[in-house]
Amino acid sequence: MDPKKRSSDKAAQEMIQLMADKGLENAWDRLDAQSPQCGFGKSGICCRICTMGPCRISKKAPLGVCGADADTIVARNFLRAVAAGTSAHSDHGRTVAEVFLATARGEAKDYEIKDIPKLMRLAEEFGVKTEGRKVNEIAVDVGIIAIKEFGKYEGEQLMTKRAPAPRQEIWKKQGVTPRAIDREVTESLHRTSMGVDQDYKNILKQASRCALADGWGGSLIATELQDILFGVPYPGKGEINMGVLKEDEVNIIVHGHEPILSEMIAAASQSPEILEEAKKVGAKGITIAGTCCTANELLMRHGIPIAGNFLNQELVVATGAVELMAVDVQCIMQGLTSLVKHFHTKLITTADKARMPGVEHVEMDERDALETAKKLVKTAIDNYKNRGEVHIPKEKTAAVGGFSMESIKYILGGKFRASFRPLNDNIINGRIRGIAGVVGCTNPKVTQDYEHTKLVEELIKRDILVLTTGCATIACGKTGLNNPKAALDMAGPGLREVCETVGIPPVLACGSCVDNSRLLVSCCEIVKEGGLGDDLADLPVVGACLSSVHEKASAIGHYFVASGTPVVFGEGLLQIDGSEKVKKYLLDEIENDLGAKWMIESDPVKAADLILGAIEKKRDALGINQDTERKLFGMDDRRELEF
Ligand code: NFS
Ligand code: SF4
Repeated sequence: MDPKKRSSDKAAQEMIQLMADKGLENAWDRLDAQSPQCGFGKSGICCRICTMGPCRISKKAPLGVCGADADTIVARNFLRAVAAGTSAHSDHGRTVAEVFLATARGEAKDYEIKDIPKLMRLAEEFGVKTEGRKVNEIAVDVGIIAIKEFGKYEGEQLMTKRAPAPRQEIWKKQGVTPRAIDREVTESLHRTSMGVDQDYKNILKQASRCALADGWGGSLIATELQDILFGVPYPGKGEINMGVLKEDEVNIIVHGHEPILSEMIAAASQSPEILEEAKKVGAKGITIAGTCCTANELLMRHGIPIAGNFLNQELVVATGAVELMAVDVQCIMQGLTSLVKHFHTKLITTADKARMPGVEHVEMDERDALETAKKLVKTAIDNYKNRGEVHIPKEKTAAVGGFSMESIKYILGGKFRASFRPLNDNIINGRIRGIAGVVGCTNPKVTQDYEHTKLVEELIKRDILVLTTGCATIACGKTGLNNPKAALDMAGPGLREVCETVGIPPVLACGSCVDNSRLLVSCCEIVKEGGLGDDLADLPVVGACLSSVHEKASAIGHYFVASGTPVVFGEGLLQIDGSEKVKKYLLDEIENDLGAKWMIESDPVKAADLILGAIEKKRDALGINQDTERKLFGMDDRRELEF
């Protein structure tokens, strides 16, 4: 066991060693116990969809009992992953929409409609009348339309209309414009059940439609309505890593995804009566820190510190300094249930969708949210006295978060002329070569954080502006990449000049995984601004995810590809190696249909070169790579023209 191989984060290394010394188990140990992992599963050629199976494809047995071949099985597994990822983001979006509607109706008294200008923009987009109407009336209509997007019986996803017209045309021609979100997920499950869709290309086409229902539907609804409820994020400072926990304060970790819970816990912890109670038990105050995407949501809007990403969730508990870990949904390791038994940490589930055996459950009810949150915080305070030995690593790094499409536009253009123009201009003049969206999780199979941070360093060195989300954001934050001062020294000269002029870091923290939708809408704005083509596929923009764990990553990657943005993933993450045909389609032929394709590369330096190559190809096609030196238009030139 070498902690340095497990993580590149010093705080994590320290805790990994400490856990090993104490004989405590974490995800890395369980991965060791699981190794070697099944080769059939890894390459996507095992099927247990029906009870004639399970079937595994090999030379000796090239067909499942039903006759399904490797292509069908690999494609089905891929579609199932995309559908599961879509369902996760979208169900999150639905919860937000329900709380939004309850708020508008006055049934969720602790929440409020915070961002009225954004509400008005969305109302207009949804065709809701705004003139002479009360904010809440408008919000009710918007909320109902948003909820209908999940299950409407006819029509297509409304926000696909945000995409440039040529993109919408491509979707229409390919038959992949997404309908109701639930319908795409349901149909994906139906098609992949035994004996239904057996044409791998047709299955992959449904993967595109389903993924688009995520990016332009479920995820985008989550982001838009969260912004209206909790405020559009604007840049602010925060701190990242386990050093944000405090020895003399009550520490609460909020873990999971939906800000519905964490926003209230943050609010509750600031109430004077609660702080008073904390003082009574001898604590100096209350520290709230996030892990995983909830952490991103809180950093984006409030500058609340982040204790770490996915692989940090067990390590923070091992500090012995966490009084309460409140979890909602997604990316919550079941390993926590046994780990907390060694500490005083109280683990509490808050969403009925995500219960854990033997773990206390406090249902988060939007009608009484602040009270529920206060109850949770009080539980933490009461638990402070039970603390045993505490070991908090010192590491924490200053980071700037809060880059939404709106805030980027504002920073670039100013309050009165918020605009992407300066960005487009600097891409056209070549100071910035292009943009990369770096996303994804931390997987114990590779050194924690290393892939993400190394890739990002290599990209900014190559004058590529980087936008990050999810656990990749947290990885970058830990190493100072979101810190304007530290990161600018690593950036190439062109990118550095632009960032210094505008006053942004070369790596922009854009939020959680559902906030990848922010990258889609930012790309739409860039196209609209002009000079960089007519379609998303024309833009010198690439997505990258060298390390992922969740099915959500497959959905995200595929909605980028289906939206015209090429995407690089690390090896083995898609689990498609078992079918040459599926590989050929996703890594090549899909470009003919949708204007972008998947690429596979695990090495961060090579991936950076691959991304730069793809960006330069787009630049060439746009004609912005020619020598743009200005010269006077002389008589000779004119003659040449006439000829
Ligand atoms: Ni994204 Fe967030 Fe992290 Fe991966 Fe999980 S927290 S939604 S899935 S592990 S980035
Ligand atoms: Fe086997 Fe076909 Fe059933 Fe899959 S669907 S388990 S390949 S028989």
